[in-house]
Amino acid sequence: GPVLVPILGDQLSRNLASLRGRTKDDTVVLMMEVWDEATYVKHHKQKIVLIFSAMRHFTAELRDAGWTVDYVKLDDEGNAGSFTGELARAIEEHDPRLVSVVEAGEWRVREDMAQWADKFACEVEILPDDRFLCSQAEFEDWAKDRDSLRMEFFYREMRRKTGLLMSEDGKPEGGEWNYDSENRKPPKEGMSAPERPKFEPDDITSEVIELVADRFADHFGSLEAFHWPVTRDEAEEAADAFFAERIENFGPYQDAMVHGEDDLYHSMLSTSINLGLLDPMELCERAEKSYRDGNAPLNSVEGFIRQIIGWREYIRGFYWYRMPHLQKANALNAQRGLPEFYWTGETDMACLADCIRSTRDNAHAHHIQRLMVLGNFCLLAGISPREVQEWYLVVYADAYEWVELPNVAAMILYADGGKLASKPYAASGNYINKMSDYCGKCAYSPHKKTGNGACPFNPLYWHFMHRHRDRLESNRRIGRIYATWDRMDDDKRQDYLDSAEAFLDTLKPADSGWARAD
Ligand code: FAD
Ligand code: DLZ
Ligand code: SF4
Repeated sequence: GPVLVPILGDQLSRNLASLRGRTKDDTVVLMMEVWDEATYVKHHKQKIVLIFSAMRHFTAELRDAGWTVDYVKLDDEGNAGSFTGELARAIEEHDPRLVSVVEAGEWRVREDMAQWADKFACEVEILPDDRFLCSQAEFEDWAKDRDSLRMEFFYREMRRKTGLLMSEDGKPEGGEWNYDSENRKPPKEGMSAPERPKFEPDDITSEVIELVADRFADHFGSLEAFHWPVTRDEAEEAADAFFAERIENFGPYQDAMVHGEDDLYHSMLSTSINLGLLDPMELCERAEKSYRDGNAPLNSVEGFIRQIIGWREYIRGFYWYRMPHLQKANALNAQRGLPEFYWTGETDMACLADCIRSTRDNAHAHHIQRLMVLGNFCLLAGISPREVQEWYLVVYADAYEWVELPNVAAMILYADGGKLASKPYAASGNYINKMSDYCGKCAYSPHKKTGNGACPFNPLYWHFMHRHRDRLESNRRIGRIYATWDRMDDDKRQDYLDSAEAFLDTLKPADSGWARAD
């Protein structure tokens, strides 16, 4: 029989390890839309459309290029509903001599894959996913003798390894590894970025939109404005526009937030990178070229490259290094249910309302919105990691557990106890006020500290610091804040704690049916 090559929904790369070196007349590619994957959490409708449409387009491309593809649609008769069930059917049908597959991005699926060799009477090879720069073994080597892991040091290794932005003598371009001091600018009044290309649904996408509207009607999210790139060509066009129009301001305004501005100067490329439509190294090389050609400043280009060969690789390495424990980590013992407004958007806190609106409309929010608004709130309010994890996995079109979980558990919730981040990213309303125009549109005031009309982030901040004093006081990076707390008079401190308690009492927990079927 032939070689059977299953390709998962986030493996849509033409140079995938399992396709490389194969001959077309001796290979059957298998792609499967399966109920299990679409519902292990109740993904945002746009996320399912994106993945199914991209899978169908990828199949069309492969077939055009002469490959044989066995494509199973969600509604096809006999669809077994799971990867393992569909693989069994395909093995029955094609009688392959070998199943060759690239390892799954998620623990859950990799566990299933590990059973395949025993389950099926045919040889199964599981290949490393070499679309990542840093292998699991390499990350482990780097991490194993360190108490705490810091992205910055990992990143420097990746710079040396790739040679990106390095000068001849092995020094970082411009003399510094990191130019964030030139970034982190608050938004300018009325700031608005050039509009990114929007891709209107073609026939394939329209058909999938109908399917999803029909079969996943009770999933979170709007389908009205589906504009994600679903092919490599579209993704390239999106990248072209970023390098032509937005990278220049990417660095300075990376942390800026403007009400109703859902793209700003961000690349908006994470969905395409994670699906495999764009190669992360190629993007970094293009970024470097735009600096070398004088089209973009070093602080923007270095920032972009750091997000990809630094953060993205580090997060993925960390995931495999800490799984499966990371899923259950809850160092701060946070137990509160996720507030219902994370799903409905109904809150009078203007910052949260805008971030949730963008999340619902676009299946996207900027990094800083995910971190310092949505994430910061969950941290301060003590929301249970499991519920926060599920929410992030559901709502973002770029969300797969390998990237979502470390960002949520370790980066925003400090649930790993500080292995990944050197301190909790806790902030009061002051930070959001500085970096956005949200507060001017809000029912609350960031300048009011306690009581009626005070920004809830203010008392929540002190409530958080107070309740975790034992753990945080000795932290070099935030321990000093307790001197401020101790200098306040008793009444003031009590006001903070009472205001926070009163606010927390108003939170209505969400129904679990939003995240998963009962
Ligand atoms: P840009 O701002 O243009 O950044 C460029 C690229 O850098 C991104 O496309 C992405 O590939 C990479 N990148 C930047 N930051 C990170 C990071 N922290 N981790 C991994 N890659 C990064 N990103 C996901 O792809 N999937 C997720 O499920 C996801 N969940 C997140 C959850 C939380 C709580 C936080 C704080 C961040 C999360 N991120 C996630 C990272 C980041 O928010 C998104 O990658 C980014 O917003 C995507 O938009 P963009 O392509 O315009 O990014
Ligand atoms: C996220 C997702 C969804 C919603 N549906 C499918 C699907 O039907 N078929 C498929 O191959 N992949 C899907 N995916 C992406 C997978 O969940 C992803 O490839 C694995 O989780 C990675 O381990
Ligand atoms: Fe958000 Fe507070 Fe500003 Fe309102 S006042 S937008 S709740 S930070």
